[in-house]
Amino acid sequence: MATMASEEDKYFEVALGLVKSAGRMVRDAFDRPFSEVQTKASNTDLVTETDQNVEILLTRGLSDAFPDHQFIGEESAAAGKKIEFTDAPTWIIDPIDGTTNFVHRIPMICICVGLAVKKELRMGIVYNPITNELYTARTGQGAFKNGFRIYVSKTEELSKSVIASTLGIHNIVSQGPSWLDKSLSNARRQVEAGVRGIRSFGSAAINMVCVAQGSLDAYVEYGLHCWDVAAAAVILKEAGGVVIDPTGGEFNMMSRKVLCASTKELATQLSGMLTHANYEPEG
Ligand code: LIP
Repeated sequence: MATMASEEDKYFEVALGLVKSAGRMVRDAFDRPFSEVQTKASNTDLVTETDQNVEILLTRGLSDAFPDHQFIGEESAAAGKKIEFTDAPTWIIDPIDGTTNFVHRIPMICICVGLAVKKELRMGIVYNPITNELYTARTGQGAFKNGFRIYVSKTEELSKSVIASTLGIHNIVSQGPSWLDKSLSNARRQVEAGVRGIRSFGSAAINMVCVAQGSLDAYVEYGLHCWDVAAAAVILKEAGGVVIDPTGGEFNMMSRKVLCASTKELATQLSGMLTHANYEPEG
C-alpha cells in the first residue's frame, strides 16, 4: 500500500501540472484587452468566464485523478454549492485571487490551490501566471518561489515594518456602514505606530506570499474566504511566518479573517492595536 508521503507526492505533482495549465488559460485571457464581467454578492464582488473556466479545469482534473477527494471552490460556492469541510482530502481553490485586478488588467493575480487532509492544511500552490511567480509549500518541507527556498523577514517592530491591509469596501455589505470608521481607525493606528508603509495588492494570497518571501512584514484583512487564504497559509507557515486570527487566537481558515506576520512579536503588536470584526464562520 502506498504511504501517505508518496500519495501526497502524487497529489502535489498532479495539482502543480493543472495549475500550470490554468496559468496559460489566465495568461491568454489577460493578454486580451478586456473581459466580460458579472457581479455576485455585491457590485464589488466580480466574476469572469475565466474564473469559472479555471475552476472547472482544476476541479475536473483533480477529481479525475482522485475521485474520492472533495472540493471547496470560490465559483462553485458562488453558484450555490454548499461549503462542506470534512476529514476527506479537500482541495480549496481560488481560480483567480484578485479578480478585480484581473478585470482591470493589474498584474497582481494568482491561482490558489490548497489541500487539507483530516482538516489539516498539507500543501499550497500560489501561481501568478503574469509575473511567472510560482510559490509552493508542503507541510514540514519548507516554502519555495520558483524552486528557491523563501523565508520571512526577522522584523519584530511595527516601526520597522511595511504591512499590507485593505479598506475592505465589500465589508460594508456584511458589517454595515460603521465598517468604514473601524477600518479607517485601524489604518490610523498603524500609521501612528510609525509603520514604514501600508500596501494593498488586491489579492489576499499575494499579500501573504509577500510576507512569506520577506517583502512585507505583516498583513491583516477581514471578510475573506477560505479559498483566499488556504494555500498561502501553508506557504507562509513553511517560510517561518506566523498566521493567526486577528484577535490573537488560533488561525481558522473558515473564520473569514487573517493576520500574518514575520514574527510572533510583530503579530502580537499588530493584533493588540486593532478593533476587530466578527463573521459567521463558513463551512
Ligand atoms: C479577493 C481577495 C482580496 C479581498 C477581496 C476578495 P477574489 O479575492 O483576495 O484581497 O480584499 O475581498 O476576497 O474575489 O479576487 O478571489
